Amino acid sequence: MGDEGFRLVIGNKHTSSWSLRPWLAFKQAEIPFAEVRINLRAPDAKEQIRAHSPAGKVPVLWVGDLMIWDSLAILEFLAERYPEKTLWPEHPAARALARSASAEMHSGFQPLREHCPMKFVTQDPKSEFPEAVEADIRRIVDLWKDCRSRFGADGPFLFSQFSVADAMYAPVASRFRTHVADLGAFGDDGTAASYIDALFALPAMEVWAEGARAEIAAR
Ligand SMILES: N[C@@H](CCC(=O)N[C@@H](CS)C(=O)NCC(=O)O)C(=O)O
Repeated sequence: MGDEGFRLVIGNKHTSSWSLRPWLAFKQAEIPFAEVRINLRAPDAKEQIRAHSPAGKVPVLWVGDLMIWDSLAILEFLAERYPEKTLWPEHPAARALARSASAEMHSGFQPLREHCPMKFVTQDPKSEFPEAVEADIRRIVDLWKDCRSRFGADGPFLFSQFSVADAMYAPVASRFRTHVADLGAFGDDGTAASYIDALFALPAMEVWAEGARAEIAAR
């Protein structure tokens, strides 16, 4: 399929964790799209976002006059529109697990999200975490280990090949890289650390990082 005129509205690359998810999936699936970036630090950011979506949040995907205004909904749309890209794992059990993991991320881990904001190109290791954040970190480490041990033998990602689940957890990998110096303290046997390395080795992640650095330089 060629250029379908997709317009993906995103926030700041340094901090907008939800924006990274569909952006990374577009890049990994090599689907052409135009990027519309809104500086969420601008005083009129809210009005700018509302000009694209009454929900007042990014990311938003425009496909002609169709608006899709939520990161997971955009990922689902791409998976459905491009079945040949296998953005969900093909094996039904793997797909069910990938969907569960993605939904858990989408609706959960509030303590981690509040305490460890995404700062894509900054190091800010914390010496201690509130109990609820520790529980989130442990849960995610266990979840990643489970996905990798059951379905990750044929590649470096949660379900071997890059999937929606990796797009959903890429911002978490960034939060861990910024804030958590030693994942071993949270039960990691090296699986989570290697998984984070694999995500950050993607050329698209470096493109996102360059954008984040440019934003910081422009402040
Ligand atoms: N459920 C939405 C949440 C998106 C969201 O919270 N986006 C943040 C940026 S990361 C936002 O738009 N913040 C701007 C605001 O609330 O004014 C999704 O997953 O797309």
